[in-house]
Amino acid sequence: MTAIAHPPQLASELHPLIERLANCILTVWHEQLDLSPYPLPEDLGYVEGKLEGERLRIENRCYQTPQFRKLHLELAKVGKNLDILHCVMFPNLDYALPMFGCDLVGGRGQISAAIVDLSPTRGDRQLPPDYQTALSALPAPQFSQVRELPAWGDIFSEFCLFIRPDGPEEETAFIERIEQFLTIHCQGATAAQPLPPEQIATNWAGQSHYCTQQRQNDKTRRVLEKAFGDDWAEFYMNTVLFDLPPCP
Ligand code: BLA
Repeated sequence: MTAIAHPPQLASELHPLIERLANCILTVWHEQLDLSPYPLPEDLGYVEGKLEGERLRIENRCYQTPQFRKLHLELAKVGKNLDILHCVMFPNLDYALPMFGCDLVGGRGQISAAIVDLSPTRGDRQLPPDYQTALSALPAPQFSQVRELPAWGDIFSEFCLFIRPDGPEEETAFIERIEQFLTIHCQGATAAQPLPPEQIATNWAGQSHYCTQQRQNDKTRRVLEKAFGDDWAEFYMNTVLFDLPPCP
């Protein structure tokens, strides 16, 4: 795997699996997509907050491509003990592509939550046929500690993987699976044709439902509220983590 020219600054201070995954995501993006810069609202590239005790530092990396409105990689460090990687690839509204999302949460040497999915946005809740074929052909995942999804997680596909990785082999297997998902997604996106205008509103509705469900993640919200306050947390979840332009 090639080295990233400008690795995120925070990466080296985070759990090694987060640093590895950040490099993996950026490498696949650089190798397989035609990236341009994506300006974040109010220059939120780096944010620091401290309300109740612990310092929260956030570093954002964003791009856009012909098929993706926003590729978002976020690294965060809360005090000494909580490290987070968050990544979402938002397709342009005129491409009926699924949502790639992943979240890695850990600290004190242990990742507690590792989740990755390619989530459908179609009305019938199905992934596009080429994605179904490619994902079904991957080796079946083998992880010892599979975690249960929260109620808002009904947006995720049958291929969603939500685990607590147990040991270095499972950590590596998780990264490999993400790399496979990303490769399938970049190939699917490159091959995709834009939607006819009359289907864009339905596609918007699918992405809107995804964002609405994700905004209900109280664990994410609480971390942001404690460092930045309720209003800022609401603003950040709606305009940076899970934003969506109005229906065209
Ligand atoms: C869980 N997310 C969590 C947890 C924390 C955060 C602290 C609990 C960890 C645990 O249960 O072990 C915090 N995640 C954050 C913060 C950010 C973040 C602060 O991304 C950003 C600043 N979350 C996502 C995406 C997915 C996702 C894209 O952002 C999936 C594609 C999933 N995170 C997700 C899920 C849980 C989680 C499903 C478990 C929630 C639960 O068990 O209730």
